[in-house]
Amino acid sequence: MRPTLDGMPEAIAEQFGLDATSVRRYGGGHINDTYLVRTTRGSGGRRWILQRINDTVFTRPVELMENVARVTRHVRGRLVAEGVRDLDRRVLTLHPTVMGADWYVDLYGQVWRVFAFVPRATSHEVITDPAQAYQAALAFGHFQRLLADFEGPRLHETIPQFHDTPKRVRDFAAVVAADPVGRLAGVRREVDWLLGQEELAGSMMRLATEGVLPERITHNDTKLSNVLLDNATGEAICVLDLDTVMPGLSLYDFADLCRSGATTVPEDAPDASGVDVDVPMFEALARGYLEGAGSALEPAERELLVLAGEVMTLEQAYRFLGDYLAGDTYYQVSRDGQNLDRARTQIALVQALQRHEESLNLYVAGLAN
Ligand code: ADP
Ligand code: GN1
Ligand code: MG
Repeated sequence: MRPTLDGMPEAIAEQFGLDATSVRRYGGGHINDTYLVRTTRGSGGRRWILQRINDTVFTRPVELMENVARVTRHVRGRLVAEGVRDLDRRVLTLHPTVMGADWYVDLYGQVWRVFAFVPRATSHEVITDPAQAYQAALAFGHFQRLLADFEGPRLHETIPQFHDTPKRVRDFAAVVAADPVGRLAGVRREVDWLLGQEELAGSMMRLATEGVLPERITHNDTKLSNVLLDNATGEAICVLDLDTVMPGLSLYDFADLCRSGATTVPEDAPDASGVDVDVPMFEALARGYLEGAGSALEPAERELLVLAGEVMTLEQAYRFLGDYLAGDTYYQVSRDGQNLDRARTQIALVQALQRHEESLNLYVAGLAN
């Protein structure tokens, strides 16, 4: 990513017709540069989310924006049909540039966009209350249902093979072999364990190839912080971070909820020894997701939640440890060793999910029928 020049976000805000009174960094996302823009329009002032798309991660940001524009319009249309009120808080709304475009390309070729800020709601980095987890999962399940009748040309793959876990294993093996910044010696144990998980890593893709799991339009980044919960009611009102909405497997959307929510410690906890499955959280997530998706899913997609959770968590471990070995080039880090800590919690969570597998599967079977 290119560095942000002083005053640049302010200048870009003007391209969207925003006369900013303040612009500051915002949110805890790992990928894009996100700013909160305040303007004086209206008596109480207004807020906007300005984002620069990370073009190292998303190499075709214009295609990404084409997807986001189509998806937000489709979801809005479906919500109108369902008679949902309060539309501007229920779906992300792109705010156009002064030229009437959905995004702005700056002199460096970087792509920027503005969403209306969704007020009176919060995205939580950590959720420990099963009632909130249920709400978040309900929203992502509902999102899946709203996209079930998405028509027109296939969406662009904004990151090709994003959840192709065997490819993640190959990429991981390559960075292990290269050891570009000399960090391998310190993580041999984790690397050896991960390289021994190829069978599990390939299981979901195998089911997709065999036709057991259908291709759908999925969110693909359903971690709990990518949904806004209403501050007053706790209800999940708006799904965020639509950059990876593209063809995928519905199970992965449940799986990333499980990975990010059904755990007893934060993703980057420095001590992975406390990691376990938070069973009430898992149950709330499974209930919420299946209820939200309703009839949009086939039996296999409702039954394999636990396996999917294991595979997604494993995939994330390859990705985090791979990025640690690469020298922290993908995920934003705020301290040394953060990607390694993230990888260790994921490894511990895969192992914990495996320990709890039987009872979690029983719970899911009870829901699926
Ligand atoms: P990243 O891809 O870097 O994770 P996100 O699109 O998830 O970026 O945005 C980062 C954070 O900004 C979110 O977790 C949320 O807190 C906040 N955010 C994003 N869009 C909005 C919005 N329209 N209204 C309010 N907050 C938002
Ligand atoms: C990234 O964008 P954000 O922070 O919501 C990543 C996800 C990972 C997640 C791990 C485009 O999500 O795939 O699961 O970090 N997004 C992308 O926290 O790579
Ligand atoms: Mg995010």
